[in-house]
Amino acid sequence: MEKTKEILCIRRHLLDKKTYMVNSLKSKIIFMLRAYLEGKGFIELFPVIASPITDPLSSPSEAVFFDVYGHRFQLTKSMIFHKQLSMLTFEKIYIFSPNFRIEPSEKATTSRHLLEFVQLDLEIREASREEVIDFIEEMLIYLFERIQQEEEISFFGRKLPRLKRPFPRITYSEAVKKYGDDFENRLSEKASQPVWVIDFPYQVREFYYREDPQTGTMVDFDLLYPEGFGEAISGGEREWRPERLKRMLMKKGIDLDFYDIYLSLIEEGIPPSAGFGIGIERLTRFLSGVKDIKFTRLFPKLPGRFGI
Ligand code: ASN
Repeated sequence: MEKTKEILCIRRHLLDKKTYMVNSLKSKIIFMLRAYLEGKGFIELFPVIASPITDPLSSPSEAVFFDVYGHRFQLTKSMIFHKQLSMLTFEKIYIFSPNFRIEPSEKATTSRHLLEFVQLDLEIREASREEVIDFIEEMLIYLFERIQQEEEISFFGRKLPRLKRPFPRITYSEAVKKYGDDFENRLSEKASQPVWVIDFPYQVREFYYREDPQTGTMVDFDLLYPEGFGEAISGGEREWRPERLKRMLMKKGIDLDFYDIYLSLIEEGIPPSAGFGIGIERLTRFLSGVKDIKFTRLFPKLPGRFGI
C-alpha cells in the first residue's frame, strides 16, 4: 500500500511541469558553465564515484564504506583530494562531480539538502584565495546575465538580482558576533547580493585548507546566496605541505592512519592550489526561485526519505 503511494509520487513528479522547467533550466546552466570554463582554458575531468579517500566534511555525514578486491572504498563525498592530486597533471581543472552524503534525516525539510547531488568542482594550481574569489564573481556575473534571457526564468516569474562586484564580505568571527552561530540563514535572508564569509577557524572546517599563521584562521571562504537561499559555494587555498597537514590533523584529533594513502601521495610532493565547489542543484534552485530542491532532479533523494 505504502509502496504504491511512493510509486505514484515518483510518477507525478516526473510528469510535473515544474520538474520539466527546472531541469531544462539546469541543463542550460550546465551548458553555459561548461562553455565559460572551456573558454578560460580549463580541462574537464570525469568524476570519481568511489575511492579509498574522500572528503571527511565538517558537518555530520555518515560515510558509505564497502570492500572491493580486499580494499576499502567509500562513495565520494567530495573530490577534494583528487582535485589536489590532479594539479600534478593539469593547471586548471573542473568536474561535474556526483557527491553522496548521508545527512541527518531532519534535513529532509530544509528544502536544500539531497542525499545525492552534483557539484561543479574547480581547482587552479598556484592560485590564491583572492584570485579564486575574483574568478567566481566573474563567472557568476557571466552566468546570471545570460540565464536571465531564458524562457524558464520568465516562466517562474523570477527577478534575478543584478550582481555587482566585489560582493560584500564578512569574516566568520564577525558573522557569529552579529548573527550568532546560525549566521548562515540570517545573513542570507538580509542580503540582496551574494555574500562571502571568510576566515573560518579550523575547529569548524575540514583539515585540508591552508591555515594563515598570522591570524590562525583558514584561508578559505563560503559564498551565501541572497534572499535566504543559503550556502552556494565553499572553497579556499589548500595546504600542500605534508608536515603542516599532519599537524592540522593532529590538532583536530584525527588519526593520521585514516589518511595514510593521501599523506603518502602528498609526501612525494604536490603543487599548492586553490579551488571550490558549487552545488548545481542549489544554483538551479536559486536561479529558478523554486525553493523545494526536489524539483532540481528527476529522481530526488531527500535525507531519510525513499527515492529511486
Ligand atoms: N568542494 C569543496 C572545496 O573544493 C569541498 C567540499 O565540498 N566539502 O573546497
